[in-house]
Amino acid sequence: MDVERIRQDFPILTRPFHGRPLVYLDSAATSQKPTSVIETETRYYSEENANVHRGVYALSIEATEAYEAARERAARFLHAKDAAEVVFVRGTTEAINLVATSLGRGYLKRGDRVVATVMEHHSNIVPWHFLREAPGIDLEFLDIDEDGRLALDELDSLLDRRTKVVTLTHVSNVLGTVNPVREIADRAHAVGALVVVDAAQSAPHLPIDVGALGADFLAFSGHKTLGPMGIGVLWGRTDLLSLMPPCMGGGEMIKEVHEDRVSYREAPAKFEAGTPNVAGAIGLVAALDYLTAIGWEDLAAHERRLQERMIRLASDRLGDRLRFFGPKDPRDREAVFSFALNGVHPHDVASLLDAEGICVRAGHHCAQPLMERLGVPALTRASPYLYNTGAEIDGLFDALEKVATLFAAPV
Ligand code: 7TS
Repeated sequence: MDVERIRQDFPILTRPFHGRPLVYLDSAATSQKPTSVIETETRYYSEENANVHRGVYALSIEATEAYEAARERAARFLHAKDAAEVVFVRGTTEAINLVATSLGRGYLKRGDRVVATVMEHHSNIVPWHFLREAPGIDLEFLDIDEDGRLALDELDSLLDRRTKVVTLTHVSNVLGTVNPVREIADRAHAVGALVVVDAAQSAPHLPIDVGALGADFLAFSGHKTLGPMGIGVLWGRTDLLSLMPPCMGGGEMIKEVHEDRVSYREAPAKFEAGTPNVAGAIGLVAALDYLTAIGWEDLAAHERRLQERMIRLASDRLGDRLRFFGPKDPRDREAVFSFALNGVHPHDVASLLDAEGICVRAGHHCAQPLMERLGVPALTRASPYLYNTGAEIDGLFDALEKVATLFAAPV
């Protein structure tokens, strides 16, 4: 993998910040976009823009065909059997809200159990909290061990006939842990529970095969996988999608509307009310093409080198002044490096790094239950991706050493 050549595809990386080249280490929040994605969206608006599924004129038919081709591309990316299993949404948040809301309209009843994990992003917690409030499901959480892995030995105590849904992230946005989705899915299915997989942090880094994972639903966001903002995918099993009621009503999703009754189209149309993000879907195709052309193995090898460098430099340069969270073995994690620097608030770390042109994120990372479990108010997180270099990681640790020294100085 030629990182210098890849960097040339990302125009934002040439923009200086505070007089230095941008060092972007916040790809878990959103990835940067290659020129092909930017140009695809621009070309759509300059040459192909029309509303879909409505017009009989050539331009609208072209836009509709491109939108439906994007659905097929997304299905192929997920190794799904059928494009009809792909619902376009704004992102992972909307996808999980759609599943929870729809299951909450009849399928899930008071006293049913939904099991999440303590490492979930809020977007895979809050929609289930809504169902805890009404109709009154029990929301329970699988714990983690001291290494930031799911406590699988505690799973059985949460699985019985009452358990209707097990929902979990494939990769943690804080710990980087890669969860054994297949094993958990098999155990959940054995008690008849549905399995929802949040692939927001795995789709950018790992090949996804919904069948092999044993998922019943899976969600990811385009903007973290080199694509545009405002487009994402909910994949669902056809038999489930066809039984589930829609959550949003409007144009495009109906078969017939009368004053006294309404009927809906088949999935995925019934879940896509209103004008969809056609440009986003087409931009997503360019992103998935770019990402898969890199090659998953080369990408993984590159990211592993960056991770090993972070882990080694953390220990060599900062020793016990820095504590990082999640599995210590880089083979068990993705390139998400969350840490605490002794005596320095994560927001101060991020601000001081910003002054050096380095973008990292500080805060609770939309994972407050996890922060509580780890006993920290917040963490700083560096999340590199395909366009980051070893030299940038060195620069990060030069800057972190400066920050640590600055705060250690007597006042
Ligand atoms: N699930 C996980 C695991 C995530 O990391 C995120 C976003 C989401 C869901 C929500 O995705 P969205 O595209 O719908 O917003 N994670 C982060 C993050 O870690 N920092 O900023 C956003």
